[in-house]
Amino acid sequence: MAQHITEVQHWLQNAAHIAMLTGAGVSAESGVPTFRDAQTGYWARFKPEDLATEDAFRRDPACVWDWYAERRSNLQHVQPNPGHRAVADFQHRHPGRLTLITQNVDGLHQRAGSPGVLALHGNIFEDQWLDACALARRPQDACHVGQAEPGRPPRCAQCGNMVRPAVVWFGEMLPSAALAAAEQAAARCQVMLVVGTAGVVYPAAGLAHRARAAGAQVVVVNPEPTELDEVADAVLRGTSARLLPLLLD
Ligand code: BJW
Repeated sequence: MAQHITEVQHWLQNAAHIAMLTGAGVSAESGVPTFRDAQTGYWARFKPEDLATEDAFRRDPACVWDWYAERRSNLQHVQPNPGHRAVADFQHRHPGRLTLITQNVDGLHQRAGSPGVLALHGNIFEDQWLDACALARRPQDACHVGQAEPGRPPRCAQCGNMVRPAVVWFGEMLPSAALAAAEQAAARCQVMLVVGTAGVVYPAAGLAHRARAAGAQVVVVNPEPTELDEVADAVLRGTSARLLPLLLD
C-alpha cells in the first residue's frame, strides 16, 4: 500500500491534467450517509424507486419532498472534511490542472472552495419545475418557490407548477454541459482518481472506462471493493479524508 501511494503520487506529479470522480463516500467522514452502505446507506432503509424517480414524486410528492427537506436540513449541520479540503487546496495551488467531477448533490466540494465543480447529479439546495413552465422565456429563468404547506410540497409562486429538487433521478438525463465537460476531462487526463463511489451508477461510472480507454492511469480510492476496481491501475484501500491529503500534498 505504501509503495502504491508513492507510485500514485509520482503519477500525479507528472500528470499535466488530472480528472477526479467523486461519490458519496467522500462526504461520509463529514457525517453524510452514503446510498449503498449495508447498514447506514439510504438504500438500506428506503427503496430508490420510492424516492429517486420522477414517478415516485408524481405518486407521492409529499413523501419525496419531505425526504429531501430532511436531507437539506441535516446538511446545514455538516462541514467539508480534510478530503474535500485537500482537493480544493490542490486546485488553488495548481489552477486548471484538476477537473473535479462529482455525483454528490450535497455542495460540500463547493463549500470547501473547489472551483468549477461538475455536479453530474445536480444540487440538493436548488429547485426546479416538475413540468415545463409556460411563463419561462429563457433556460436560465428560475422558478419562484412558494411556501410549502404541511403535507404538500411548494408550488412556483409565478406559474403554480409543482416544484421539485434539482437533482437527477433514475431514468433522467444528466445536465448536458456538465456531462460533456466531464467526458472531455476523462478523455484528456493522464490520471483519473475515482474516489468514494461504488461505481455502479451510469453514465458517471463510465467516465473511468473512458479515461482508461484513452490511456489514463485510473486510481480507485475506497475502503471497500468497488465495481471499478477491475478498470483501475491502482486501488488504494482507505478513506478519502485520510488518503486525499497524502495524494494531493
Ligand atoms: C468511502 C468512505 C470514505 C464509504 N472514503 N469512500 C448502463 C448500465 C446499467 C444501467 C444504466 C446504464 N446507463 C444508465 C443506466 C440506468 C441508471 C443506472 O445507472 N442504474 C444502475 C444503478 C443500474 N442511470 C440513470 O438512470 C441515470 N440517467 C441516465 O442514464 O440517463 C440516460 C437516459 C435517460 C432516459 C432514457 C434513456 C437514457 C441517472 C442516474 C441518477 C442517480 N441519482 C442518484 C440520486 C441523486 C439525488 C439524491 O441524492 O437523492 O445519485 S442515485 C445515487 O447513486 C446518487 C449518487 O450520486 C449515485 C452514486 O452513488 P455513489 O456516490 O457511488 O454512492 P454509494 O453509496 O453507492 O457508494 C459509496 C462508496 O463510498 C462505497 O463504495 C463506499 O465503500 C465508499 N466509502 N466511506 C472513501 N470514508
